[in-house]
Amino acid sequence: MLDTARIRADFPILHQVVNGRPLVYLDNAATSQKPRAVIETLVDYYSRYNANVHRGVHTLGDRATEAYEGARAKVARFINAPGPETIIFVRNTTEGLNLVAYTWGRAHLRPGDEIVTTIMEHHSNLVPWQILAREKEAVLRFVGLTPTGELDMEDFARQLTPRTRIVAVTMASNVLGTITPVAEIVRQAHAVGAITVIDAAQAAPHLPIDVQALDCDFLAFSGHKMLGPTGIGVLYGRREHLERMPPFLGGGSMIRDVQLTTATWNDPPWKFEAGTPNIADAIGLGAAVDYLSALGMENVRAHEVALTAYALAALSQVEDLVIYGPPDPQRRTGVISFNLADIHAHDVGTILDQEGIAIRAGHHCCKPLMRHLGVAATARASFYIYNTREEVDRLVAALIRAKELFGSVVGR
Ligand code: C6P
Repeated sequence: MLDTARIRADFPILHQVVNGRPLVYLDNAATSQKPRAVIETLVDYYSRYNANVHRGVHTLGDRATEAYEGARAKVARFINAPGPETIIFVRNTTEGLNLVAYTWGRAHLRPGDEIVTTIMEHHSNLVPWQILAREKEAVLRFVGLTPTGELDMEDFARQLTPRTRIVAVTMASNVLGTITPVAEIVRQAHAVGAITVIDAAQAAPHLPIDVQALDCDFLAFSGHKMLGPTGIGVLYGRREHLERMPPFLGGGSMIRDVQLTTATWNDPPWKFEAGTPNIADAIGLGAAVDYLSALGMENVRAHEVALTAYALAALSQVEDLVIYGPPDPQRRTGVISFNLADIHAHDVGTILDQEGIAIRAGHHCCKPLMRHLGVAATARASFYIYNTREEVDRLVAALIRAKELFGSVVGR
């Protein structure tokens, strides 16, 4: 298990008073806070060896290149990728998923081909496929959910056909916390000849990931949700796809040779990293991966399961609180969406903020899922390695007060 007191000491931002109360940061699914080790890595890069990479005739350039490529190797080990060449640095999950749609998708899809996804996807794992389907006259098919908010695997089997070319699924929902059975999804997708694209934005920060065991074709995640800086993300791709796929953006670094009217491509991963990359933040992500690896992802997961179990039990004591997603903490991440009586989720968020508690409220970029749940918005508390039971208690107490406050306003 994690030593939260020691971990909290590494996060300068957590030690502050917001609106007169000690900050309780429960908006980790939106973005996590950053440990001193990551912040100092960025300062160190800019203070000691800021230089462009892969251009190398000087010492600073060599140091920057070594650190940038070193970060790639760390990320590869973190998800047990077969090698660093399968790790493409992108801006975020959104860019990683779009990269697959614009390259593999455009090169392979034919009219009438099918893309299978689910009704709980973040817009990042939905809109790129909508754009691709429109362009290629492909068909989108959607897997539904069980009553407890898990992926309906019987429906999944029904949606797969010999025309399925792409299966694009989240590994963990940012609204329901649902963890999907990715290895089984991949197995069934491959059996019909489809490739698999896994949105791991809410999984990579919280669960151990082994892309070779999952056997997925592509997997994307964002650095900023896993202690790293904003502006850096990762797309893992199976080597044979990366070798055959056309490039995404054209420009410097991604070429082998250029003539006036033609060009040939660099090897993966650089083929997909046109222009000066986000050097500092990639190195910062490397530091974040070091931090998480030192904690151990099994321990990160165990902490979150325990805290989520505690929170689900405590929240169930709040009258008129509706909680969405699987009730079993083993089958979900530490993302808890809820609505309190008929109080708008934004009002809940504002009241909690007045007590120094940061949560998120809204549609969470999952409008189709909101429609499925029959709500316009939810409030959402999401945990990470530094959150404690005391913070959950503060959340619960603040929700009870919010209910009383609104009850008395409505009653007046
Ligand atoms: N979800 C949330 O508060 P980016 O913005 O590219 O780093 O990540 C996009 C994304 C993709 N998939 C899932 C499952 C996600 O949760 C997110 C980001 C944030 O829920 C911001 S909307």
